[in-house]
Amino acid sequence: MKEKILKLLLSSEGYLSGEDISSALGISRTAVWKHINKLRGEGYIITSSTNKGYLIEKDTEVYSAFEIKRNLHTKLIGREIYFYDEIGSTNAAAKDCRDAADGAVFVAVNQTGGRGRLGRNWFSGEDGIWFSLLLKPDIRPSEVSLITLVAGLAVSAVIDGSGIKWPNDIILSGKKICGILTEMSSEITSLSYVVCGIGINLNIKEFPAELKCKATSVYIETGVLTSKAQFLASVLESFEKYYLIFLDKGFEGCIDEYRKKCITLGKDVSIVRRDESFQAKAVDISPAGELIIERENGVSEAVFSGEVSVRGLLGYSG
Ligand code: BT5
Repeated sequence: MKEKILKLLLSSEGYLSGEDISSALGISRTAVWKHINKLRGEGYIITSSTNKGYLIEKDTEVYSAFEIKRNLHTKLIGREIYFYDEIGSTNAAAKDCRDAADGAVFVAVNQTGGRGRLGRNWFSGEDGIWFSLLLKPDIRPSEVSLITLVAGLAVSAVIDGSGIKWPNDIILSGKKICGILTEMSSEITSLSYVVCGIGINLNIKEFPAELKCKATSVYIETGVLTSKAQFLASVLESFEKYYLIFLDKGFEGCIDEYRKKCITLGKDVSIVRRDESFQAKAVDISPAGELIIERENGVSEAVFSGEVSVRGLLGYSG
């Protein structure tokens, strides 16, 4: 009901009377007034005038499922949006709701237990974009890691000047601005679902001391605060664009753009394995999403993400 009132207010050119709203929706004027107050509590600025009724300020910045949907033009991604003011981790929320629709999005204003890979912590205060996609693609479990690359490409496409540090970091000005954590549930050969969690440092003004040298945000780089709902909608649209190409043509459909965005290519990398460590040059990305490196003796091979650290290019290595 609250969203219906919001829609009416947003589509009205001028004031809308309480009476018009109550008769359009078949509720009492007191109920209208209660919902208006709830909307005010969410941050909408709604003026009321005894004779004329209610008038909403249309460009108020509110972060909610409704505002994300209002800005979203997708077919699959975001058909269902689950919005939390505070939650441990959106990846965990998506796994708990694995029966939700393919393409469902789980968004949190604040994560109290945001996670990176290998159980690392992910700093997720109020001013970032923290969300997870629940995906049910008809692909093999071995292809799931490609979704991380597709997501990286999609995010990088909406952050001007950013590049992808293979496989899952988006880098701006030598610092990490976004991280991606993809998890799945599968049998040996069949996949039941994928959760692709994406954290983007959008309006963060300051990082904790231990992250200052390696993390940045859109706000820190540009001095501009961005609407979270509009930004997330554009990330979801970008994700859908590349994801549909991936489902249709495989990663090969995205690989040229990925190569262009990948700042790891052409750089010296350190490979650290249990039995050896050596320097090599990152020369390509394979259609299977692997990083291809070339050793000093000219021999090339594919490496796994955990083995590689990029030196020189970034303000930090890792
Ligand atoms: C990642 O892990 O980069 C994956 C991060 C995924 C976060 C999203 S938010 C929505 C969803 N819900 C979750 O709980 N997670 C996902 P990794 O490559 O392991 O990088 C983690 C490392 O990045 C940490 O050890 C820190 O050094 C650094 N780090 C932590 N928070 C950061 C931040 N906000 N920005 C940049 N770097 C950060």
